Amino acid sequence: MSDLDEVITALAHHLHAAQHVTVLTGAGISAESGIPTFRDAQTGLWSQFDPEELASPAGFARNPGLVWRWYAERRIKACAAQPNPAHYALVDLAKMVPKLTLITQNIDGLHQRAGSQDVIELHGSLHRARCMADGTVHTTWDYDEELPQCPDCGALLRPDVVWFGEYLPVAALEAAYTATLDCDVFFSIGTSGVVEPAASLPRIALSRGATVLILNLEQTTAARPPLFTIHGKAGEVLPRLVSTVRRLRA
Ligand code: BV8
Repeated sequence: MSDLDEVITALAHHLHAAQHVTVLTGAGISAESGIPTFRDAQTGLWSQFDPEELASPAGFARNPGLVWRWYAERRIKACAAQPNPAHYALVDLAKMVPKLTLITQNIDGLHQRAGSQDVIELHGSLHRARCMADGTVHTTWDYDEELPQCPDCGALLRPDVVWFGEYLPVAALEAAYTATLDCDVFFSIGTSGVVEPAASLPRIALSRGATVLILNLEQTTAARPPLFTIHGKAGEVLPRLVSTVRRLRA
């Protein structure tokens, strides 16, 4: 049995016994849907910009048209993308355990399109815009407008995402902490673990005695329970894990 088989089997038993599974995802879970990860080298026009510069209040204040063009392109790419087997594996897993809480750093909406419910969006969504004057949130706006305006008051709209240096939505962050503190299994999938406060969630889960899986392209396969790491593609590993849990339940 390979290391990976052993880790998957061990994890499947933990999932089979789990009362509450909490999952944190990052850009890596959408990579196999063709959406570049947040730190993939920016391509084309965007290769000359630092994403952390564009995704900031200062960047938007400096050049709102440029930032809106970046988000418009990412929104179009997200709409054209399809959820991949990793997104669907989490939908299946949610049906196999008493409770699953899904927390995402992603703004592409692919978890919801795959069928996941009650997704906690820590960093907002490409599919919403917010009025700069009164904070009202809109799910449609004039997509052809370089500087979209609020349909209610005409003020400038901004993407309804959390930029660097901005506070996360309080309700979302509180729900994420509650689910992290309560769970007995915590998955961190496809995130470089760089951006705070999301990056602290796996450590908090581990400190509370949860079994933790870090699934990423950059880690190596190792099992030092209760921390498991798998080096692999989410779209390949998660479906294998879920089918192993399904066999245990049969
Ligand atoms: C805040 C929306 C309070 C916009 C994003 C300590 C405490 C608190 C704050 C800080 C702190 N230290 C520093 C800070 C400030 C900052 C921060 O964390 N900076 C970092 C860069 C050090 N944090 C903040 O500003 C946050 N606000 O804390 O408020 C505050 C306020 C003022 C002053 C101080 C504190 C707000 C952060 C939110 C920023 N917005 N997104 C947008 O998307 O345009 S974050 C952005 O990065 C994306 O959401 C992305 O999801 C997120 C994290 O990146 P990842 O998802 O991990 O993506 P990445 O590309 O990095 O990695 C992908 C991984 O997938 C890779 O490891 C790759 O190997 C792997 N992978 C690839 N393919 C696959 C795969 N894995 C599996 N399968 C595959 N097929």
